[in-house]
Amino acid sequence: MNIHLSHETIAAIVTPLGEGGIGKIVVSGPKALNMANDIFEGKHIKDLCNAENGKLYYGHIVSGNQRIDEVILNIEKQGNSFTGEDVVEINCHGGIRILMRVYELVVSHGAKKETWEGLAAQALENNQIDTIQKEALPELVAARTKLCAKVLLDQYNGALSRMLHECLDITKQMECTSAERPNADEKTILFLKELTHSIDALLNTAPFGMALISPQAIVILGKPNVGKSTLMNAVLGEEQMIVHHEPGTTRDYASEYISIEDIPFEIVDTAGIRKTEDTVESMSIEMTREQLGRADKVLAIFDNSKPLDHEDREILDALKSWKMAKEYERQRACTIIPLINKTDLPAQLDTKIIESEIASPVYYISAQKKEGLDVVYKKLVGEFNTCYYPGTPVVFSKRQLHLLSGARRMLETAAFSAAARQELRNIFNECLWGAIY
Ligand SMILES: Nc1nc2c(ncn2[C@@H]2O[C@H](COP(=O)(O)OP(=O)(O)OP(=O)(O)O)[C@@H](O)[C@H]2O)c(=O)[nH]1
Ligand SMILES: [Mg+2]
Repeated sequence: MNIHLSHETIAAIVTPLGEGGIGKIVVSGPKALNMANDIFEGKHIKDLCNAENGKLYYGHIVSGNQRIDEVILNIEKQGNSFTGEDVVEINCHGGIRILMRVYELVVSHGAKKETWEGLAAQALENNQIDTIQKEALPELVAARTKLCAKVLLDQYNGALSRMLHECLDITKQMECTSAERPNADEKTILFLKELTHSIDALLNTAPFGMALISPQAIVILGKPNVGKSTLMNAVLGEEQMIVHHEPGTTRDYASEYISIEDIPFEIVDTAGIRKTEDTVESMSIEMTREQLGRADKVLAIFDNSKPLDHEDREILDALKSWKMAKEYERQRACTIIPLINKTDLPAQLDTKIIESEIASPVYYISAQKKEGLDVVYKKLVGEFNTCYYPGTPVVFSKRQLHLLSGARRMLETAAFSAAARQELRNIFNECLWGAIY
């Protein structure tokens, strides 16, 4: 790619707006140093164009004769900075009024207002980072667990990008060996194998990467009174949901974010499904069906202390339809985990029917006594390899997944002509640099 520096100077507040020790504004662009010169009175420096990279400069932000704040500036000149432009970081006192006053002053001197993501866009434009790194940055900031942060920091530091550069290198080497021959020779076959292996390895990481970014929804489903809310409370470790011996207690649904083995999930407690004349309960059941529609995993609960009845059968029917609809969508793996609750009470339930209807072994729990839950947690994270090695490339966006799936399909079908190799290179480049290729 050609380097083309933006001609705009932008300013972004990069710390949250609120009370704090420090509030930071970043000014980035060709006029950053001159703009800062106009509003900064340094104790030991007159002209910031003479500033040294990475050195801190103490002074005041001024508007005419008025001091606005006492600040410390950090200067990073073009080439050395995150954005690839001249950058002035203004470290003000934290606090909405002060920070906004300094920010408005910078803007009144000609800087364009931007968000912190705008700085990343400038860095991308100047080839300081690639599209994958730009995608990783906001996700790193929003990371819900330590593992998310670890994986995304690795991708921001280039783990996935390096792998794609290796794939690009392989296609270039294929160019040298296969030239224009329609029949691939032995070396080309080896390269193709290597490429297929690398892309398969990347695609296998996608469910894990995507689940870190957009947590899977676990919906707790069952007829009234089977212990859904009791299970929700046991998982959350607090008495958040009302639990009662009367069926039909939960009317609204409730959802919370949880972490199991450092994988984030959204867990949803729902109103029990049954036939009812009650209008409000009918509305609640409609909501339960909506939640089921967006579920990635379902914890289907049955009551150990009662024989299977027509209401349980309705649940089994709803699960069958859900599974069929999900298989049709084929977006993510969908799992039903049948739970037999209240195992502290004498068994009345024939679990064989449930096992054969859901085609899965059942799990025995007592939500009230918090027993049997560990096995359920293991099952929930079972599809992910939570044993993460530092620096592993991980696919974490739909865009990356879509492009790499396309590359994989090409490897299956294409006779390795020059055009096919070029098409593959385009896909890897697009993955790295966005749609401009
Ligand atoms: N013995 C025993 N009782 C349980 C267990 N889990 C739940 N219960 C009891 O079952 C009753 C219903 O529990 P809830 O958690 O409110 O059931 P629910 O499925 O949320 O019910 P709805 O909101 O009405 O659909 C309560 O009296 C709970 O104390 C369990 O593991 N063992
Ligand atoms: Mg409930």
